[in-house]
Amino acid sequence: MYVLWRNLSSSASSPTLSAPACPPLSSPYARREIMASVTRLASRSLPLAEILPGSLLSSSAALRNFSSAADHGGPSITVETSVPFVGHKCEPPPREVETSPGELMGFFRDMAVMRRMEIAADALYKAKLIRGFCHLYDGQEAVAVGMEAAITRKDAIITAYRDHCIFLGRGGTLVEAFAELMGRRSGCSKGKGGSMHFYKKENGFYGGHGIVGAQVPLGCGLAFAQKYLKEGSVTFAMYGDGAANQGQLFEALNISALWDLPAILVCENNHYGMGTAEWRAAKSPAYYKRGDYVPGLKVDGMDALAVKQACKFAKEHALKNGPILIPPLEELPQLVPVLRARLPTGTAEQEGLTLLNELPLPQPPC
Ligand SMILES: Cc1ncc(C[n+]2csc(CCOP(=O)(O)OP(=O)(O)O)c2C)c(N)n1
Ligand SMILES: [Mg+2]
Repeated sequence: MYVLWRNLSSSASSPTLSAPACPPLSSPYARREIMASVTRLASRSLPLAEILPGSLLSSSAALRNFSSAADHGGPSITVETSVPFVGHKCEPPPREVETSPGELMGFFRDMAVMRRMEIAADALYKAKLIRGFCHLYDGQEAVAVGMEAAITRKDAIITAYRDHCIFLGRGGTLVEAFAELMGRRSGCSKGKGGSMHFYKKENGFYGGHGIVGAQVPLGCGLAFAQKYLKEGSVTFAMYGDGAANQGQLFEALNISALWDLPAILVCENNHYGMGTAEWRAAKSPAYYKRGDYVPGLKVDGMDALAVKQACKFAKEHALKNGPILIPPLEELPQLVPVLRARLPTGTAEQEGLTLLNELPLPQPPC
C-alpha cells in the first residue's frame, strides 16, 4: 500500500489524492508509474505483468471479439461440462462444448488477471486508498469470461454494482479500473462513479448500477432498442439472487416476453444478498424457473465453458423467441469458501471486515 501511495504522490505535483488536486493519469509518465505500482501491489508469487494480456492494457482491446473458439487458435477440442444444464420450458443445450487450447489459456489468463485485480482492490480498500463502496467479483470470474466467449461487442451487457470484472471483460484496462476506484480523472467514469459505476459504452457495457434490480428494466430497454433498430444483437442484464425477488424484475420480464425482446436475464446466485442467506429472502431459490412463462436454464457458474455454452444457446434463443432467464449457479462446495470469503468486503461502514467468512453455507431450516 505504502509503495503505491508514494508513487502516486511522487508522480503528482500535489501531495494529496483527492481527484481535483491530482494531475490526470493520462500523462505517459504518470500512467507508467501507476501501472508499475499496481503491478508490484498485486503480485503474490508471479508479477502481474507476466500474466497480463497486452489486450487488457491497450486500447486495442476494444477491437477484440470473443465470438468463436477458432479465433483463439489451436486445434478444436470438445470438453464436457462437469454438471448438466437444466432447462425450464426449453430443451437444454448439449454438455459438449467446443473450445481450443488457445481459448482455454485465454480463459485462465483473463480470470487470473481479474482475481489479481480484485485482491489488489481489496487491499487498497482496506488501506483506505479506495473510498466509498468497493464490491468485489472474485469467485465469480467464470461468469464474466464464459459470457464474453459467447458474444460480441455488439451485444450489450448491463449489471449491478459488482462490475469491475465485467468491465475488464469488455475491454476495459486495469489503469482505467484502478483510476476509477481511486477517484481519478483517468478512470472509466472520470473518477466520478467509483466501484459501482464502471462504464464502457463503446464496447457495449452500460454499467455499473447501485440500485438493486434497477439495471434489469434498463437492460430490457436496451433490448427494445436492439430489436427496434434490427441490430441482430442481444442484451445480457445481470442481477443477484437478492435482486431476483424485486418486483421491477417481473414487470420488465412481462413486457420483454410480450414484445419478444432479445433480453437475457442472468441471475448470479452467490447465495447471499448482503448478509442475508437466500433461503431467508426467497421462497424458491430455483431462479431459472422464476420467469414462469419465460424459459430458463440452470448453469454451473463456476465452469466458464458451461457459461459460454449457455450464453451461446441463450443468444440464439433470444433472437428467435424473446427473453430467457439463465441463473449461473455456484454449487461446487470446494469453491464456495473463496466466493464467500471475498463477497462481503466493501461496504463503507464495515471496511476491513470480512463478515461472512465464519458463516456456514445457507441451509433452510428442517
Ligand atoms: C433498491 C435497493 N434496496 C436495497 C439496497 C441495499 N443493497 C445493496 S446490495 C444488496 C444485496 C443485493 O444482493 P444480490 O442481489 O444477491 O447481489 P450480490 O451483492 O450478492 O452480488 C442490498 C439489499 C440497494 N442498493 N438498492
Ligand atoms: Mg447475492
